Amino acid sequence: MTGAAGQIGYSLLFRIASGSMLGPDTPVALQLLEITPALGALEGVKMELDDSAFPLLTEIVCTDDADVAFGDADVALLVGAMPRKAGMERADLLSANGGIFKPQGEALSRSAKRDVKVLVVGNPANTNALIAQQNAKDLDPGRFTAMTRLDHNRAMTQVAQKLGTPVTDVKKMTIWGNHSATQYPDLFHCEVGGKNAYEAVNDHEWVDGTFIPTVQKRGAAIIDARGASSAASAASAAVDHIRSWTLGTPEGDWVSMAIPSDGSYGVPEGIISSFPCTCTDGKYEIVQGLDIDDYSRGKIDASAAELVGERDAVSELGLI
Ligand code: NAX
Repeated sequence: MTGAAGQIGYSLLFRIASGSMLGPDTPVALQLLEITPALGALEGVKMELDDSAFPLLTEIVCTDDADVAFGDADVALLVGAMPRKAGMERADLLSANGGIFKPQGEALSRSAKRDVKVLVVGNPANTNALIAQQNAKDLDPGRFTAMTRLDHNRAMTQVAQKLGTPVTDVKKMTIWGNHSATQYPDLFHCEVGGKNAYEAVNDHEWVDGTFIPTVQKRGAAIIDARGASSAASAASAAVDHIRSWTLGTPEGDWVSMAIPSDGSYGVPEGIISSFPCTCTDGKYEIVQGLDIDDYSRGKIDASAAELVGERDAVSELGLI
């Protein structure tokens, strides 16, 4: 895990060590990467992990060397990133993150297991994943994914609360596109208690004017309320993403994962965009054959266009 001394790391590490991510029978060795000035804080986190005496936790390595952190890694959680600061232009943000994700992609390529599962959480997550992927010349590009599971989980709860049902009744939620304000949470293929969610809600104004913007802007709402960005819910979503990928999705349901597009649903090939996915035997697959109406088409295209713009910008910067 990168960014292991940060606030997401502080939640995520304890969930992983407890077995929530890989199951109760899988031992865990944690290899934690931080920038040199944060190694002291990271040591404190290690002390707390030690003090938890997790039965599954076999080893904790703290390092500022990416090749050590990614050495023989089965799972790589890329959480550390450069946040947008006041006055920063998009190109500055992409360039600063390129300085992190380019060398990390190269180190993954040199040091990780060939079938490593990479999840990029650090924002802009989809394009950071693309930068890492494009610089990992000896790894299968399909190993690189980005996180939209938090958006997926947010959308599930919004619709469950609207309909007054438990969140376990919500199946087949889909987030399309970028983990940004252009993402498209899609209720047209979602089911609640076995019924189509859009029809169960039966209120287009709510879907268009409340549901979609609430999910899109939830990150900002958390910052307003908490004075800090979402951390525990983001950690929980990262656990869910890797658990689904590793242990599979249940029959009759799917999850949202940002993965390299193969051109499905008209999303330009190569960008790392969120799709409905099922997972079996450690492999993900895009759910095919969903009908996309004009309303959804416009929203999927808008988010894909934003990702193409980000890809072109990092390409111009020589990062991919
Ligand atoms: P923090 O600032 O608390 O922690 C980030 C940590 O990364 C810091 O400890 C920092 O020292 C470390 N770091 C920076 N550069 C590094 C490098 N080159 N190698 C290793 N470590 C490095 O941020 P936190 O709240 O934990 O959020 C981490 C990232 O997740 C941010 O980019 C944030 O925007 C992103 N998020 C993504 C979400 C998603 O759904 N995809 C949701 C939550 C979150 O906003």
